[in-house]
Amino acid sequence: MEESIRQLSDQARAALEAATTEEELEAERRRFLGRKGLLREIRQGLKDLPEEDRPAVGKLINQTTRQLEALLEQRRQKLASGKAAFPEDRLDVTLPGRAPLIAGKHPLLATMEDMIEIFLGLGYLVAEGPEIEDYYHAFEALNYPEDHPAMDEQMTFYVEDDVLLRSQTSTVQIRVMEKQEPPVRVVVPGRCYRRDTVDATHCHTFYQLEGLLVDEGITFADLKGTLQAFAEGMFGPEVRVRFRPDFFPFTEPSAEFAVSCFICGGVGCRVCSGTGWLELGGAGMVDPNVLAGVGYDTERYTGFAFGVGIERFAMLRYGIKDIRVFYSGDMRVLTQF
Ligand code: 2NL
Repeated sequence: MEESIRQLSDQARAALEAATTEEELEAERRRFLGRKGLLREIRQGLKDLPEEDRPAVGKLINQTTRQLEALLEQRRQKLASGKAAFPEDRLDVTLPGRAPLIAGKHPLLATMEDMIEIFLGLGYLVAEGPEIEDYYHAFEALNYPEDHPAMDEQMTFYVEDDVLLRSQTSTVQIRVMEKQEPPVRVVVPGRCYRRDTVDATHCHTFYQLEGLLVDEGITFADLKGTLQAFAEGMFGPEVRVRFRPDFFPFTEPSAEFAVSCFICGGVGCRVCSGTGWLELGGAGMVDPNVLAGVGYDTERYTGFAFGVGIERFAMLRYGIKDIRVFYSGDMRVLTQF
């Protein structure tokens, strides 16, 4: 008899533990502890035992009943609080943690910040402005002639006749000059848009950093020294800077500038296509028409400006062959930096 009580107890324990809903638990309660339950059945067998055995067995039945009732109550509370309702939700505190995915700074942002850092050291401020512009700030204030191809719909995204996506950040320098008198010393990093066909080196959306300095007595020599300091900051003290004549509507004279290849030191290699030079951007003395347009005294003030593409720098620096990699959103790219 004692053996069958113990067996029943083990069976009841297992059943109570296995119940995963309050309904299942109630069914098990009725089966084992209910008025017509299995424990009651055993208790009724007491009267068939010899008189002297009854107290001990009765005690065991009472003890078992109390233990099972306690377990029942415990399981009831657990199920009510929802903890074991879904076995897969049980918390195993011994499992190893999941490492969060750590990506570095986007290579374009890292490059942009390094550029800005150098100009902050030279006393420049950072200015930002709208990516959606009006015709005046995008072209007219920058001395574009009326029939310049850059204004063509084929090259610029128009929102409306007079509203367009900026194709360079110069619009922001114009806005800075409208607000203040010289001296002006700003760099403008930012996103620009052109109707380029996308390929390995072109994208309709790209980043530029332009700089502008206007003050009394500024000459082309200041421009050369500034871009030399910029190049040294980016590529180290050995780098040389080269200027060659170019044309931009907003500067006169204008130049393209290149740096000696940081891979081969100027001897010629695959990265610089054997030329020893890497072309990085354009620059020049701000056309007096531009200064006059914002109300500056062109007899008193002169200035220089320059612009570089941030993708080009970043591609050279990290050995990236295709510009589209920057905008892919592919985590395999980002986790490398
Ligand atoms: C390039 C050339 C350049 C400028 C940008 C500028 C801005 C104002 C007035 C005069 Cl408000 N110039 N910006 C000047 C020369 C060149 O960028 O190749 N960029 C990637």
